[in-house]
This record gives sequence, C-alpha cells and structure tokens, in this order.
Amino acid sequence: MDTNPQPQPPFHEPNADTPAIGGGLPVIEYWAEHSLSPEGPKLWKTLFHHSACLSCSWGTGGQKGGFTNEAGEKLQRCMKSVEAISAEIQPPVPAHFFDTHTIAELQQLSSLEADRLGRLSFPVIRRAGSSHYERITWDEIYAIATDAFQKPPERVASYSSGRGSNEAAFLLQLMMRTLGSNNLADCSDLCHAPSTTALKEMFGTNTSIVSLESLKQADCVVLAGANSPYNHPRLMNELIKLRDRGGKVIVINPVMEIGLVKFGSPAFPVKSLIPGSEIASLYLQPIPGSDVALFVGIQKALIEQGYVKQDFLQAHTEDWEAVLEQARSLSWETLTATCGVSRSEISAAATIIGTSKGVVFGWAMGITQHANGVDNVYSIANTALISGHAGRMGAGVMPVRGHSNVQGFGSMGVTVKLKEEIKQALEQLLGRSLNLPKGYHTRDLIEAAEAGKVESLICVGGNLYGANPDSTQAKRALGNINTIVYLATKPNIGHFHGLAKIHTIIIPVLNRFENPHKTTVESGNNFVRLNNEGKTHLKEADLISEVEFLTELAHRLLGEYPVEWRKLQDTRYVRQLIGSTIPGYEKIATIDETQEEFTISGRIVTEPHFKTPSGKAKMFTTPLPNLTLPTPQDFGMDHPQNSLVLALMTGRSYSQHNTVVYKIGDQYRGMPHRHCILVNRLDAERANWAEHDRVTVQGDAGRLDNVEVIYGAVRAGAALMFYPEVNVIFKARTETRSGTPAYKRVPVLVYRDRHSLEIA
Ligand SMILES: Nc1nc2c(c(=O)[nH]1)N[C@H]1C(S)=C(S)[C@@H](COP(=O)(O)OP(=O)(O)OC[C@H]3O[C@@H](n4cnc5c(=O)[nH]c(N)nc54)[C@H](O)[C@@H]3O)O[C@H]1N2
Ligand SMILES: Nc1nc2c(c(=O)[nH]1)N[C@H]1C(S)=C(S)[C@@H](COP(=O)(O)OP(=O)(O)OC[C@H]3O[C@@H](n4cnc5c(=O)[nH]c(N)nc54)[C@H](O)[C@@H]3O)O[C@H]1N2
Ligand code: SF4
Ligand SMILES: [Mo]
Repeated sequence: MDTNPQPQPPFHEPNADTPAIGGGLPVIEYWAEHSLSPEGPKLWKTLFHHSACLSCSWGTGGQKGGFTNEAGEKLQRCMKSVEAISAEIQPPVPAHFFDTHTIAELQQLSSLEADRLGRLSFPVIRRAGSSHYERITWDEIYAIATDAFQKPPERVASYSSGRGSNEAAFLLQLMMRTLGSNNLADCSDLCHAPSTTALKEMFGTNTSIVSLESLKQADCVVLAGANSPYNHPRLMNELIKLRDRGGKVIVINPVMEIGLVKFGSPAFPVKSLIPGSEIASLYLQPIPGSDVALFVGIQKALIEQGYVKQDFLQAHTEDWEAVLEQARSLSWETLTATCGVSRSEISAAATIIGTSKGVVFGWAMGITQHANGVDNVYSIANTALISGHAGRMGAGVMPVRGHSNVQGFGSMGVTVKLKEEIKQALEQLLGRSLNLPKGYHTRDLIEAAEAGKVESLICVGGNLYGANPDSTQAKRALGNINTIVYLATKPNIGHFHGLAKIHTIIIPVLNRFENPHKTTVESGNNFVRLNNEGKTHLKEADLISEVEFLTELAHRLLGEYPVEWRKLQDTRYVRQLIGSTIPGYEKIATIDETQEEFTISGRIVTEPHFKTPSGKAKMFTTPLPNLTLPTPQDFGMDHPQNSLVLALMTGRSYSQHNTVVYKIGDQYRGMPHRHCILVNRLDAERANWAEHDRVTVQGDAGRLDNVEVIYGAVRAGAALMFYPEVNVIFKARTETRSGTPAYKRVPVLVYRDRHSLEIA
C-alpha cells in the first residue's frame, strides 16, 4: 500500500491566467510581429541563411536551408530561433555608450536591459580602478593577452559556452593544451556533465545513442526533467507524430508543464496549432530530486509484471544482477515515500514501457542538475536496459542537450576529461606527451579563482558570472583574476559584474551566420552541420571572428608550434586537423568539397554492441537520495510563522536563453514577471499566504524580498523560480563525479515579508 506522506494531488491545478495549451497561436503572433517589423527583411535573410539555428541543440538548419532538419523535413524552425536571431540583428551599442555610463550604472541593468543595449561592435577594456569601460586598440589587446597567457599554465584558464563553432572550440583547446593548461571549463559542466559521465561508463560514449531517424521509429518516449515545449520546441513535433501513430509519451516532471500536456505546433497548422495535440499519455510528478526512486520503482514493477528481458541482460550487459536485486529489495513503501508518486502510477508507467516495441528515454536538466545527477542518469539507462530498450533502432537513451553546439565543444576536446584517443592524437601533433594536471571544470575554476590560483582567463562566449550559483561568490572569484578576456556578441550582466582585478577586455565577435569563413557545429543527435560564410549587418564595426582571434593570440604565444596558427584562419585547415584528431569526425576533412553534412560515426547504437571495452553495457546500482530538507531554524528563523521550507527548482522561463532574458513574463505558467515564485495552492494555504502575496525567499547565500506568489501546477513541497536572478540566494552544492550544481533542488525558506504583513 502507498505510504506517500506528501499531500495528494491536485498538483495539476494551474492558475487562472494560463492558456489551455502550450505553443499555439501566440507562437504565430510572435512570428508575425517580428517578421513584419522593420527588422523583418534582415530576419528572413538570416532564417534562410545556410547555417544551423543558434538556439538549441536540436539542430535545425544548415546546408539544406534554414528550415530543414536532418531528415530533410521542412517547417522545422521554431520561434525560439527567431528570438535568438532578433537579438543578434539588433543595432550596435552606441559608439559613446561606455564613455557616458559608469560601471556602477551598468551594474544596475537587468539581464534583459543588458541584452537590449545592442550588439557589441568595438573592443573595450576596463582597467583597474577605472569607473568606465573604454575603447582599446587591437595591438594593446594582444599585448595584454599575450602577457596574461604566458603565466604558468596551471594559473591560466578558459571558459566557454556552446554557441561558437567546432573550429573555434578545437583551436581553443589546442592553444590551451599546447600552453600546458588543462583548465578548460565549459558550460556543459553546469549542464549535461552528469549525462556524459554516466553514459561514458555505461555505454562507452558521451552522447545520445539515438538518431532522429531512430526516434521516429519509437512507439514510446519517456521524457524526464525536460521542458521541451520551451527549450527544444521541434522535439515536440516528434512527440506529436509519435502519438499520431498510436505511441505513448510518459512525462516525468514535478511541474505539470502545459506544453507537455497539450501542444499546438505550427508545423501542423490545421490539425495541431489551434486545438493542440495531446502529448503526455501519463504524467508523473515526483518530488524534485527523487527520480532515482521513481525509476527504481519502474524497474521493480517491470520485474513484478514479467517484463524483464533476461536474455538481453545476460548477453549484452554487465552487473545487471545487482541492479535487479536492488529493485527487488527496496520496498514499495520506501520507493513511493521517496518519490511521492503512487505505486499504481509507477506500475502504469512500467506497463507502457514493458508493452512498447521501442522506447526512447530522453532527459534534460531536471535529471542532471542534482546532487545525485549521475545516479539519476544511471537509473534511467538501467530501466532502458532491463526492459531491452537499447541497442536497436527505435529505442535507447537520448540526453536532450543544451546550447546549439555544446556537444561539439565536448567532441573537440573542450573538457577536463579528455578522451584517450584525442589525447594520443594531440601528443602526436605536439611531439610530446600530454600528461597535464587534472584541470578546472567550471565549479573548480570559481573555487580556484576565489583562492587566488587563477591569473588569466579567456571566456569564449557565455556568462560565467550569471550562470553560476552564489553570484556574490562568483563576483568575488572573478575579481581575483588579473586579466579576463571576454569574447561575446552581446553585452551581458557578466561583463558588468564579473570584473577582473587588473584588465577586463570585451572583444566583439561575429556570430555563426556572419563569419567570413565556413564553420561547423554538432547537434544533440550527433549530426554535423556546415554553416556558410555570411556578413554582419553592423556598419563601421570592428568585430573579429573567434577563429581569427584565437589563432592570432596562439601565434603570438606559440609561434608556429605545433601548427602554423595563422594559416588556420582558413578554417578548411582546421577541419582537416579535426578530421585527423577527433574520433568519428573523419568526414569533416572533406566537407568543403562534398558539402555533405553527416552523422558522427560510432555514436548511434543500433545493434546491442556497445562501445565499452567488453562490448557490453555496464550497469550501476543507484542509492536512493537523502531528500531531507533543513528546518526553518536552520535558516535562523526562530518563530516560523507563515513560513515554509520548500525544494526550489530553478530554471528557464518561456522567453529567455539561459542567462539572457528576452521577455519578462512567462505566459504559459501564468508568471507575469521574473520576480515570482510558482507554488502549489495547498502549500500557500498551509502557510497562510494568498496568491499575489509578497514573500521573501531565503537560501544559504542570500535572499530575495518582495517575490510574488503565483499558484501553479507544481507539486506540493516544491516551487519554481527563474535564473539568473535567483542564483544570488544559494551556494553551490555539486555532484561530485561531474561537478554539476544542484540547481533543481535548492532548499529555501519562504516567508511572508514585511511588505505584505504591513498591507495585511
Ligand atoms: N528557448 C530556450 N532554449 C534552450 C535554452 C533556453 O534557455 N531557452 N537553454 C538551452 C540549454 S543550455 C539547456 S541545458 C536546455 C535546458 O532545457 P530544460 O532542461 O528543458 O530546461 P529547464 O528550464 O532547466 O527545465 C527543466 C525541467 O525540469 C523539471 N524539473 C525540475 N526538477 C526536476 C526533478 O527533480 N525531476 C524531474 N523529472 N524534473 C525536474 C522542471 O520542472 C522543468 O520543466 O535548453 C536549451 N534550449
Ligand atoms: N540557477 C540555474 N543556473 C543555471 C542553470 C539552471 O537551470 N538554473 N542552467 C545552467 C546551464 S544548463 C547552462 S548551459 C549555463 C549557461 O551558461 P552560459 O553558456 O555561460 O551562458 P549564456 O547565458 O548562454 O551566455 C550568453 C552569452 O553568450 C554570448 N554569445 C552568444 N552567442 C555567441 C557567439 O556566437 N560567440 C560568443 N563568443 N559569444 C556568444 C552573448 O554575449 C550572451 O550574452 O547556465 C547554467 N546556470
Ligand atoms: S528546436 Fe531548437 S534548433 Fe530547432 S529551430 Fe527551435 S531552437 Fe532552433
Ligand atoms: Mo545547458
């Protein structure tokens, strides 16, 4: 029997302001508004440019044109892509802007305001003690940067964000490693690193083992911890088509995201757009951070219902006995109490998985951004293996990735965990061994900088300040670094708060559709796309391509060792180097002649033979997480009236791309602005709050006052707020094997603040 101590549903009760479906007409209205605006022609030109979409890793666009996916299907461009392009085709930041605005003023800007300043179009520097950024010459930039990166290799570092190209990524890591530094922090450390870690150990590969073609043959998708209607909208088309062919979708998410219930897709204007298409066949709402218990529960139910594929396990996996034993020995009481989902719901999920022909298991940040993120991924993949859903078409495990080229950065070796094959290829190129120290991933980089161990940092894109937990610590840490060089297309809050001790330089770069040379990127489905050359709309601008800056800097630092760096400004040569160093990327060496975009070899697994040394998938037992929350007293609250301790999930609103906010409200969750907390009505009533009351949300690093209470379809005991603003309130608790922070289970004390008490 269930001993679920959590309040029972309704967890699906949205507030009155939310629409009945995700997607739908507002998407078309957005398209119309932007494509008919004065920027319309520029927008269309970019949409038709032969380059991959800037936004997410689903990877639309490329050589077949801006609207095509790798299966050649048309109409595969969503409004997120328009949102991203609109920000890139903004006018430049005015020429005298930085002269007339002090750093203190710039620090007052919100993320949205910083982005709206426009495109960066000339390089600037902020010198120690100065109250302003000022223009700087290229000669001085190279002089400062060359000096900075000649420091001892363990004291220099890079950070990168997956918007750049494979070519820039390859050059970055080659430069850093030639210098002798392995400090290659990357945004994936904050993102899918637990997936990479777990998949490597289980399947011998770092990425999805499912192709788009294979996904199209599945008759069930399990989607855990992914808000795809917001963040990977074209994945929704695949789910709609799967439901149309009689397949089932199991959604696992503490929040009932409206677009995962019903989604109106513009790709099917008549059938889906206005009425909406049903997405979830079954919607499970676990306690945040408890997915291991839920998946072990599914495994237990698969055993009980006789769906375990014993022959498959015996022939193609290792250590399966311990995983089955774990599921058998844990009681239903323990499992349901840990995850807060009933036995009957868990059993229903197991029946669907057990009776489906091909199941693809997809997941995103709701799974990885936890103190046990790696175990979460193990538990999903264990479930796939137990039920025989891996190693063939139409089945397998599919992390749904982040940035549009984040996976490419990993493939190119921008990681502290360099693949042995790449290491050997680099050693050959360098003519020396490459036994570098461990290297700082993103969290280690912040800690090391705080401890004064980092002198120079180059950031190829991203917002290191805004993306990290504990913004105060991030600011302090960056302030301990002597020189920071930011390469960026647009200003962000990190440029204003993440100031170095002596020199902070911002270098304006060309984006993917503006580079004077071809580049490539890799989608989350392991598909490599070729981006054509382009032009920037910025007039009289002094921009540079990432490739040109990196090769020039490397040339000044390293001369012609181990390559003629300046020659690599012609990216064809970089692609040849990539082809001979990066496993699976052989075809890139000739892509300039063939124009053939390709699936990276050795990644997609359609036979039950895995890339591990034994050829078998290795399984791991998954301890249940300890989800005990602190008490109000732990937060220093002696008289906990009208207060609650909640498990706060932090993530994205509908209109933002990571730390960059495009619009303040989130219409699909009924959150009118960014200073809201989404809670269950039952919790609010328990604490004596009414909807729209103002509360204080306190974490272990700070607090936010005057936060508006919004009722939503979030399970009781949990809540949701938006980053980057919320990052100021909590310290990093990281997953030890991957270094990823637990952004999705932040213990917070929420109480009615003085403001609302006064009103009452
Ligand atoms: N438009 C747009 N597209 C994007 C991005 C963007 O910001 N904007 N960002 C890109 C990047 S870098 C990334 S990593 C991806 C992010 O894509 P997502 O992972 O979809 O993004 P999040 O907003 O972090 O949402 C995570 C979901 O996990 C759920 N969740 C939270 N905690 C748990 C839990 O404990 N268990 C389960 N099962 N679910 C949980 C939340 O309710 C939420 O629905 O999107 C990429 N694409
Ligand atoms: N609380 C909380 N924090 C989180 C998360 C969360 O869910 N909750 N998610 C985490 C995740 S998954 C991620 S991936 C990180 C994201 O962290 P980052 O990748 O570091 O941050 P972004 O906001 O994507 O970076 C945006 C900036 O990139 C620059 N940019 C855009 N395009 C280009 C380009 O082509 N070249 C260059 N050089 N620069 C460019 C622009 O200047 C823009 O301002 O945040 C993490 N932080
Ligand atoms: S799904 Fe992702 S890659 Fe495809 S168009 Fe939308 S944002 Fe771009
Ligand atoms: Mo991400």
